[in-house]
Parts: sequence; structure tokens; C-alpha cells
Amino acid sequence: MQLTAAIQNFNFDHILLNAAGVMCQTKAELDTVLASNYTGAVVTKSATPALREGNPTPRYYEMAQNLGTINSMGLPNAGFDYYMDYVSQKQTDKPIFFSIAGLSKQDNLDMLRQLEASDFDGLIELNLSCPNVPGKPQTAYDFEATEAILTEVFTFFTKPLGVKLPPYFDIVHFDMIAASLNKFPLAFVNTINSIGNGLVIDPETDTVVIKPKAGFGGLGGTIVKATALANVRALRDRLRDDIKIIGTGGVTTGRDVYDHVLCGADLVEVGSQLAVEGIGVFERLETELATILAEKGFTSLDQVRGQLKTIV
Ligand code: RRO
Repeated sequence: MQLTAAIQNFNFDHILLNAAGVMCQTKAELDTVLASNYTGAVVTKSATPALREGNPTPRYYEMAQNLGTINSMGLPNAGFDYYMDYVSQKQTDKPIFFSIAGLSKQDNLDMLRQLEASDFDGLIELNLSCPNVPGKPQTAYDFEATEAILTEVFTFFTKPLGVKLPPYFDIVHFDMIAASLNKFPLAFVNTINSIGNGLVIDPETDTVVIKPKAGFGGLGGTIVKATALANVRALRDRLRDDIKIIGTGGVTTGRDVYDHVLCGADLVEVGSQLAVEGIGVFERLETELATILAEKGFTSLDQVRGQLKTIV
């Protein structure tokens, strides 16, 4: 069974990896994801130039019945140099995605200049969609700001770069973001980040479940699957073929992975369910995916990718 993918000259022996933010803040966590026999790559926690403690706790909550999660972590990370040190030391055949999320355009440009000048030979993910830093809007909801930063980035940046997008909810917005992204030599697009600014209430206490921003936070897990699939499908239909898609959102079963691939995902990331279940989730999901493919008589994901049917 061929459960593989490629982005430019990077080959992935498995299509699953962690979603940025989950199991990737420390070197030990990154090593755990890399060591799994069922991951094709690892992505680092989105870095800022300096270490951040993030928002006050409680800042993460799992809903009952595995409905999903809400988080307002606030970009806790060990700082750019820590992750640069990790990728410089690491000997591995698996591709590494270095994720960055500056709090300003200048932060992002500074980190990208350092990545460009470094020996790092993996992929870079520019996170334009963190919903949880008080006072900072999600850049990728501002189409002009998104195009402005990418225009500046590609005056000097030559390494394989992708962007992590927030979910869009309007067909015109799919058209607008895709038209903008198609102007640039992007290697990939990762869709979706959490659905920003949801609100979850504890029925026993009539209280919000997380402290930052009076309870507002990013939603992940089961409840975001339909939105994630819509974004993967809409962007696959609109982006240039050479811009690969990482599908993220609502993956708790092998069927969810299959659905992302049907919609056009090349790689599939697991966030909430990795947090809930731990590193064993990758073996379970890949096994379930392989069973579905075998039952349908497929021998390769290439026979499935983008093959979603519509009603005629
Ligand atoms: O750290 C976070 O609060 C966070 C980030 Br940077 C992100 O991109 N998405 C998310 O759900 N949480």
C-alpha cells in the first residue's frame, strides 16, 4: 500500500504528522513525533523571535464525548533560536517543517531572513492565522496584509515556504485568498488552523472553560471537520497544481484522513486527537486508512487524492 506524498523534492513515507502546537513545543516532544514509525514529518510549535510563556491557564479544554477542543495558548514557545538549534542538530530522514508566527510583519521577515541564511534544509510554514494573541488579528483574514507580506518575503526568500491559513466561510473569500496565493511560488498551503473565537460553557458552573479573552478560543477536533474539508476542497479547486495542500482539522479516524485526501490533501495533520490520544494515534489512523483503501480496492493514495464526487 502506497501511503506516501511529495512536496517539491521532499518525499514523505507516511502522510500523517502533528499539527503545529501539539506535541512539538520541546525537543523531547519533537523527538517523539519524529520517532513514530507512522509519521511522515514533524512540524515545530510556531516560533516567535523570543521565548513566550503564552496566556494564563486554564487555556486548553477537551469537550465531552470527544466533540472537540478549545484553546487559547497564546503562542507559548521556546523562541526561534531553540527550534533553530533543534533542526541544526537533528539527524533524520524525515522532513521537518519549521513553523513561525511573528507578532508583526517585521518579526516574520526577520525570522525568514535568518532561515534563509541558515543551513536549514527543510520546509518553512508561515503561520498567518493564530487566533489567540489578545489585540492581534489573524493576518490571513486581511487579504491585503497577506499579499503585502508575501510580496516582501519573496523578494529574498528561496527555500520551500508554505502558509498556515485560518478557515474561510465564504465562497468569495476562497476566491480571493486563492487568487492572491497563486501569485507566489508557495510550496504548500496548510488549511485549517483552529476556528477562531469559539466559546464553550461548563453547564455545571455556567462558566467559560478557559481563562484568556474571557473564554474565547480556537476550536479544533471533531466539530471542525466539515469546515476543514470545505477549505481543503475549495483551495484544491482554486490553487495552482504545484501548490500542495496539507489538510488539518477534525481528524479522529482513518475515515477522516481518507476524506481529507478525497478533498485533495497531500499530507494530513492531527492536532486535537493527538493531544487527546497521544503518539499512538498515528498508528491507529494509518491502519484504519489502509483498511478503508484495501476494502475499496485501492493500492495507492494517488487513486483517491482529489477524487471527491459531486451530485450531477
Ligand atoms: O498558541 C496558540 O494559541 C495557537 C496558535 Br499560535 C495557532 O496557530 N492556533 C491555535 O489554535 N492556537
